[in-house]
Amino acid sequence: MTRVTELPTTEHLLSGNRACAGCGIGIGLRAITKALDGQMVLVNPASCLTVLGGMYPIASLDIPWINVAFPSTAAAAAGVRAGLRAMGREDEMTVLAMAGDGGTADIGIQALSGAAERNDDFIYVCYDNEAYMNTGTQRSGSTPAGARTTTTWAGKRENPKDVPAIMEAHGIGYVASTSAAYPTDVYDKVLKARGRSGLRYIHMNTPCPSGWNFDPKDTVRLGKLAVDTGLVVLYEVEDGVFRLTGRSAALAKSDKSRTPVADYLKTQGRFRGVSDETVAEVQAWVDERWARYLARHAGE
Ligand SMILES: Cc1ncc(C[n+]2csc(CCOP(=O)(O)OP(=O)(O)O)c2C)c(N)n1
Ligand code: SF4
Repeated sequence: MTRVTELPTTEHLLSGNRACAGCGIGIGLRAITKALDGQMVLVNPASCLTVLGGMYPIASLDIPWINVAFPSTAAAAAGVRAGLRAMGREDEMTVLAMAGDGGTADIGIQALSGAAERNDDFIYVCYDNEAYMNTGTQRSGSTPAGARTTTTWAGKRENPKDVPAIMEAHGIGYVASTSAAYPTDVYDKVLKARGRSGLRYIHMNTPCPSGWNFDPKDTVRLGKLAVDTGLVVLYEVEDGVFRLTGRSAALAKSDKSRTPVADYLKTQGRFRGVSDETVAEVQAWVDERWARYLARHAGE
C-alpha cells in the first residue's frame, strides 16, 4: 500500500477553487489525478465537481475536461474513448468519468449500466456526498436512512442503494469502494484501475460539511469514523475476487469492534432528532452488510 509520503508531488488540482471549505471531493480528486499522472480526459455532469473545477480561463484543474448533460456521463465517456481510438491516440490517456451520487445512483444509472454491459473502456468514479449537494441537498438513492435533506424533512426512510454491488452484478472486471478520508486507498485503487481495461467502477465516499452540517475541519475525521462504523467499507473486487482493504481490512483482523453507528450519526446536523428506532435499524443494516463482507473477505 502506498504511503502518503510516497504519493507523487505533482498537483493537477490547483490551489484556489470554488468548493466549500473542507469539501471531501478535492481530497479525493487530488489522489485520483496523481494516480492518472494527469494523463486523462475528465467527463463529468452538472454537480459540485463542475463548480470546484470552475470555468476557463480560471479553471482549477490542469487537465482536459468535458461537461456533459446530467444523464449522459457514461455514454459521453464511451464516445470520447471511441474518438481517441479512431485517432489512434487511445494509449495516450485514460478517460475518467466522474459524477456525484445523484448523477450516478439515480440520473446516470441507465447510461452507466449500458456502458458496463458493453464493458466500455474507461474508469468511472462516483464521488458520494450522499445527496444532490450542488442544488442545496436533495435526497438521492445514496442518502443514508435517517438523514434530513430538503426533500426528506423528517429524515430519509430508506437505506441507500448499493451501487458498487449493482456494478459488480454487471460482471465488470474491477469494482472498488473507497473514501476520500484515505487518499492512499483512493490512489492505489485508481492506479490499479489504470492498469486494466474495460469498465472500471470506483465508489468514493466524500464527506460534505455544508450538506451534512459539520465543522469543515472534521472532514477527514468523520470520513474515517464512517469507515470505523462499517457504514463505509473499503474493498475491491478484482475479476470476481473480493478483498477488504486498508482500515476495513484492519478492522476485520482486529478484535476491536466497530464503532457504533450512533456515535457517527450524532456528529452531524443532518441526523439531528433521528429516532432511537431508526438508529437501531441502521445499525442492524450495517451489521448485516459487514457480516457479508467478512464472509467474502475470508473467501467463504
Ligand atoms: C437534467 C438536469 N436536471 C437537473 C439539473 C440541476 N442540477 C445541477 S447539479 C444537480 C445536483 C447534482 O447532484 P449529484 O449528482 O449528487 O452531485 P453533487 O451536486 O452532489 O456534487 C442538479 C439537480 C441539471 N443540471 N440537469
Ligand atoms: S456542497 Fe458539499 S460536496 Fe458540494 S462543494 Fe460544498 S462541501 Fe463540497
